[in-house]
Amino acid sequence: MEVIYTGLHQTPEMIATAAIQEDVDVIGLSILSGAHMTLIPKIVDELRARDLADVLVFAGGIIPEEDRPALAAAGVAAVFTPGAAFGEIVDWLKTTLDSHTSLERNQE
Ligand code: B12
Repeated sequence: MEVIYTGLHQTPEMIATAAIQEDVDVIGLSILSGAHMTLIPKIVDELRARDLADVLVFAGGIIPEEDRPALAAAGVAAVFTPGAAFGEIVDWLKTTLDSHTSLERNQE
């Protein structure tokens, strides 16, 4: 896999634009600031607006358990919080990429 790190302080628009330019299969969002309920749905909206609903979106960071259902409903395929083992994350990604859960399918 090729991994492109976009750096800190990206806006939802910048992330969606980078996803188009780099023709990505997956977007991994790391968010520790507590703004996940505001920013992640905006990122998903920006992807849909650019016809990128088939891109797999997953996230990690300081994300409370009670926020997960809303993120799942928004189209986030998985959330990994502190303590998640890197092997667990990699295994999930490989398995999921094989069956490819898209934003569109999550909405059905
Ligand atoms: C280091 C640190 C910082 C550094 C960050 C340096 C850097 N560039 O990364 C600095 C000093 C910049 C910082 C700033 C701030 N911080 Co700070 N910080 C931390 C600290 C001590 C460690 C975070 C860390 O790196 N952990 C190590 C990594 C490996 O763990 P992790 O990030 O949790 O990642 C794991 C999972 O979450 C998951 N994961 C994470 N991202 C992703 C992404 C994907 C795609 C996947 C699959 C998985 C995944 O996998 C990892 C392995 O298990 C935490 C406390 C803590 N113990 O977590 C506070 C903490 C995150 N910070 C906090 C706060 C409040 C802030 C500030 C808002 C402070 C301020 N008022 O300015 C700012 C926000 C900056 C911002 N815009 O996000 C709070 C957040 C509280 C909340 N969200 O409810 C915390 C929890 C401290 C606390 N208990 O209050 N912080």
